[in-house]
Amino acid sequence: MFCFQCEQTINGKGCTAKGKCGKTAEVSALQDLLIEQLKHLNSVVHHAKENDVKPVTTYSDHFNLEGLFATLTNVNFDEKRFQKYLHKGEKLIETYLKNGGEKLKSVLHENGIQTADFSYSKPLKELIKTGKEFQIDLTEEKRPVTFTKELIMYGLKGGAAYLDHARLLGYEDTSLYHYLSEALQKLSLPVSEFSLESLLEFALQTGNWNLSCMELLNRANTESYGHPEITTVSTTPVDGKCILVSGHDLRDLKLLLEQTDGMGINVYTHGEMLPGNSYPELKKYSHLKGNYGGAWQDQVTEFAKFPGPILMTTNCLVPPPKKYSKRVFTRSSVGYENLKHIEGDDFSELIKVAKKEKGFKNTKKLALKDIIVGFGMNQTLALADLIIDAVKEGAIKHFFLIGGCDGAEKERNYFEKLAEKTPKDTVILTLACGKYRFNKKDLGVIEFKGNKIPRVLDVGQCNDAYSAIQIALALANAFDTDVNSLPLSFAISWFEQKAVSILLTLLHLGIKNIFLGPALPAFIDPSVLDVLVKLFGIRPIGDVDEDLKLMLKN
Ligand code: FS2
Ligand code: SF4
Repeated sequence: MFCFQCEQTINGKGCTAKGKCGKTAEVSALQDLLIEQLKHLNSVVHHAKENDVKPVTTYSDHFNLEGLFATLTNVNFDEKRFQKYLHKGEKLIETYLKNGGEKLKSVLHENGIQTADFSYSKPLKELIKTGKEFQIDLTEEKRPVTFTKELIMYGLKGGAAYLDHARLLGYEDTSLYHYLSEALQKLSLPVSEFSLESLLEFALQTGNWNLSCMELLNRANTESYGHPEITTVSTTPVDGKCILVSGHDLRDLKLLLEQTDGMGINVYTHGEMLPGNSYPELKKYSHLKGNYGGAWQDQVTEFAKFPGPILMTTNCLVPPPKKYSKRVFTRSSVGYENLKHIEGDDFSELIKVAKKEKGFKNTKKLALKDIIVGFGMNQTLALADLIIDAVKEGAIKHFFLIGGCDGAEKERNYFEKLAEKTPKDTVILTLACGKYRFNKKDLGVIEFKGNKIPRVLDVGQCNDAYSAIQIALALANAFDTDVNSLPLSFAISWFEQKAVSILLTLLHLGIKNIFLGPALPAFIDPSVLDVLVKLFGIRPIGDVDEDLKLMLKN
C-alpha cells in the first residue's frame, strides 16, 4: 500500500505496510480501487452528458459524495462496505452504458475508456488484488504532476464531505455536483495531459468550489437549526444515563435529541460536534447537557470511560478496542468491521444500549471548566461595530486565526503555545478540533467601553471556516482594505483532507503568509512548494516566539 493523504503519514513520507491511522493494506487497496472507479464512472458521465444521454445523474452525484467521503482519513475501515460501494458504482456505470447504447460505447472506446470486463464485482480477495494495481505511481519524473493531482483529489474529498452533510439536510446544488464530476473525470487523465501551471490553477479552482460547498453547508445548518449564539457549554457531566455524539453531522444530533426527548437520557457532544450546543434548534433540548472529552486523538481513553453508547457521525474514528467497541455506532460513510451501523433514521437500538449502560454517577465533585462557543458569522458580525471601534481606538491590536485539526504529535503544542503567548490586546478566532488545545484555558477578555470581548472566539467546526472568511471580509470592508492588509495572521494546523480543501480555499482567496503545520503535506512536491511560497508566502511553522514576532509585524 501507499498512502500519504494525512499529516500523520509515516516518517512524513507515506504509510506503506499499514496506516498509522489503523487502515490495513487491504482497505487501502479497496480505497484505491474505489477512487479509480469514481474516475472511471465520471469519465463515462462526462461523455454521456456531452452526448445527451439522460440517465441517473443524481445518483452518480450522490455516489461521488459517499464514495469520496468513505476514503477520508479515519472514516471507513470496513472491507465489506467498500465491496458494497464498488458494486453500486459498477451498477451506475452499467446503467449509463445501457442508456447510452452503441453511440456512447463507441465514444468511450475512442477515448480509451473501458466499457466491459470491469474489475468491480469480483469477490473481496480479488478486488483487493486489483486495487493494488492502482496504488499511487511514485515514478520520480512524474512526481510534481502526480502529487499535485493528489492534492486536488484530497481537496475534492473534503468538499464532498461538506456537500454530503448539506445533502442530508435537503440542500443540493447541481453546479457544485457538476464541478465535482468534471474534476474527477479530469483527474482520470494521464499525467502527460497536464502542465504544473494548469494543475495549480485547477487546485485553486477547487478551493473556490470548496468555498461554495462550505457556503451551502452553512446555509443548510443555519436555515435548519438557526444561527449559532454565544453559549456557555458545560464539560462537567451530570448523573444519569447518557449518549455521546461525535463528528460533524448536526442532523444526527437533532434526530437523537428528538428521539430521546423526555426519556431521562442525557446527550453530550464530542470533538467537532461541540458547536452543536450553540444552535437554537439544538440547544433548546434540556437533555443536551454539554460536551464530553477533547479532540479525536484522545478518544480511546475517553470513550473507554464514557458510561453509555457513542455515535460516530463522521470522522475522526480511531479503531476502537474491544473494551468499548460494542458501544460504538457508526453513521453514513463511517464504518468499521463489527461496529453497528445505523442506516435510516431510527436510533432505537442505540437508545436501548443507553438504557442498559451504567450512565454517570457521583459527578457533583468534578466541576470541570466550561467552554464558550457560538461565534459564527451572524453572532460575531452582530458585535462588529464594537469590535471595529475597539480596533480604531487601539483596544484590539491584532487578530489571529488559530484553527484546524488536532492530532497526537507533540509538535502540535505549537498552536497551544502560540494562543497562550498572543498579547492580551489581541483576539483569536478559532475553529475545528485544533481548538481543544486551548479552549479551556482562561485567555481573558478585552475590556472596552464597559463591554467584555472574549479573547477567544470559537467560530465552529472546520466547515465554519466559511464564517471565519466572512468575518475577515467584513473587517476588511469596514477598514476599506483587503484581508491581507488587516492586522490578521493565519496559523493553520492541518491533519486530514477537509483541512486541505480549506487551505485551497484560503489560497484561492489570495490569503498570504499562512503559517502551516505541524509538518507540510508529503504530497506537496518541492517544486510546487516553491511556487506556493513565491505566490502566497506560505510557510511551515517554526519557533513560536519568532513566528509570533513576524505575525505581529505584518
Ligand atoms: Fe478534527 Fe477530524 Fe473537522 Fe477534521 S475531528 S481532524 O475530521 O474535520 O477536524
Ligand atoms: Fe497513513 Fe494517513 Fe493514509 Fe492513514 S490516512 S494510511 S495515517 S497517510
